[in-house]
Amino acid sequence: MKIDDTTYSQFNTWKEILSEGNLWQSVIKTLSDSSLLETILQSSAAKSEWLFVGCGTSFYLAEAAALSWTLLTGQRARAIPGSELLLFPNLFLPDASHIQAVVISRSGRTSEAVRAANVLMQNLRIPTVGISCAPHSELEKACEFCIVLEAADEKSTVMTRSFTSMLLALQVLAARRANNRQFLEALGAMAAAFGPRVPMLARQMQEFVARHSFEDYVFLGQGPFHGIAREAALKVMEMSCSYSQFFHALEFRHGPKAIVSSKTCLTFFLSESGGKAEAEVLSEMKELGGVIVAICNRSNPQIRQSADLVIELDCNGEELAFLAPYTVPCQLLGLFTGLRKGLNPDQPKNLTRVVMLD
Ligand code: F1P
Repeated sequence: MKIDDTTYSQFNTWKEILSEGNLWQSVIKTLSDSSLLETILQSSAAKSEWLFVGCGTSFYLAEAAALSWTLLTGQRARAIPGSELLLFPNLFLPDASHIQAVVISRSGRTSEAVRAANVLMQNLRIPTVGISCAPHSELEKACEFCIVLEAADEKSTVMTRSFTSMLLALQVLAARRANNRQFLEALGAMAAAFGPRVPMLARQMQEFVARHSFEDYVFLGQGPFHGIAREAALKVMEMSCSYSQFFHALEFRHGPKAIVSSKTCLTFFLSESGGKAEAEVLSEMKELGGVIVAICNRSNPQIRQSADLVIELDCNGEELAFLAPYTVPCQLLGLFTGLRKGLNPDQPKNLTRVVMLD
């Protein structure tokens, strides 16, 4: 079936995924010169370590943002789920004076995220910046500053453009901290090139899903791509109620590969730093009988020979600029797999849009 923007227009999730490339251009342009980001950078200038906090998709966003932060600024950064801070605050007590925190929450209402922001600000005295897609939220009230990307919010339960847009916003913040204008330009060029390609990407993924029936899904990524692998697994779980796992690509050899069969879909998020080693694992899993999706910037004969589906970004610039676009094929994988199973991606089973605790 020919796919165009209207094919699945009854689903908010489809429209939200389709809007990502153009939305990214606006986010990157607006924040590259934002005075709020300048204020945040000035207020955090003396901080030498950054702590990114989130829940669910926003925790995996925190992971990708933390590794982006270190690779762009050279500063230490780590990511934790909001619940860790609430249940094990002593992990963060020793000398917190050098730490700057960022709490990520699309809704700005998730209880664990808002409570974590209050613990950071009130108990641990760690200055905390919020990033959300909802204005005037509880998170905004709890934080010193809050970056709000209203246009990136979704009607859907499942996070798609909010994930990629908030990740790009935090990459812009990191690039500005590092005075790396070249990376900012690479992000802008990526967004401009990627937007028009989403319908073709959707066609590729829909045809792939129509050709296969899988029992389980594995997502494999190293370095900053590991957070993307975790988010991809969650997308497929949420939208299609399928069993999904994630690993560092080379870790998959150390036992988990026991599950590989012709009913296993293995998606590799191929980095440029570790691409050679990662592609070796890809070829080995093909030999074990798995069905392989290779998401890469530029493929090579080894990848094309082993992969059942190759998705090439063909972008210039640093590989950190690939994190957001690498996410979109798996948002589409989850959408089309769910549709194929007769599910409604706008109403994912068992899920609520926000997890509120008593
Ligand atoms: C976080 C979250 C989502 C999940 C579902 C419930 O929301 O856990 O990751 O997909 O929507 O909420 P938020 O804190 O980013 O609003």
